[in-house]
Amino acid sequence: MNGNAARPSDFDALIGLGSNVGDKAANIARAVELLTAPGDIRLLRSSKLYRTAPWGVLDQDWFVNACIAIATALPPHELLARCLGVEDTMQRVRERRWGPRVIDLDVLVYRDVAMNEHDLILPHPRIQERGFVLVPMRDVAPDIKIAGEPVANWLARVDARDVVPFERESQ
Ligand code: PH2
Ligand code: MG
Ligand code: MG
Repeated sequence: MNGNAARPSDFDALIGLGSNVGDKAANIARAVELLTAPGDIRLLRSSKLYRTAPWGVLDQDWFVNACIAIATALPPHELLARCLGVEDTMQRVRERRWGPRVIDLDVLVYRDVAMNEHDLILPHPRIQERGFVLVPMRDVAPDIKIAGEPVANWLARVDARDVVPFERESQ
């Protein structure tokens, strides 16, 4: 496995991360630490951190978003359970759909798996609509295709002007 290669096949999954409560950047870093600590999920690449405008529910604080490429032998539902476990460990409170959260980890892509189950849809169904997902995803998997089209094509169709590199100094 070559950690620098950007071939779609060099990772097992892509995880999207988001936070808009507390120390957002620190929350993302902690989530990656917690996810990889047990040793059966290995970090291959991390995107830059992005400062993003809230999507869906607009009357909430801005987010920090990121994406990681991982290697793991865990099957999709076990990976999802790990992601939800990290959210629990970080005391995420679920109040409002698309509302404020200390941390959110979404399984965006798992190999070439397509599934539609009540608790897990793969690839994640809203990747194409969300600049805050597409921009970080391009950092770690520029060659990936979503629904048969390269991430760059989807990006050209969304307004990603409100997805900008996060600068700690400006906070
Ligand atoms: N997550 C949501 C809803 N809206 N907006 C941004 N900018 N970033 C997110 O991660 C986000 C969101 C639900 O998962
Ligand atoms: Mg989400
Ligand atoms: Mg989620």
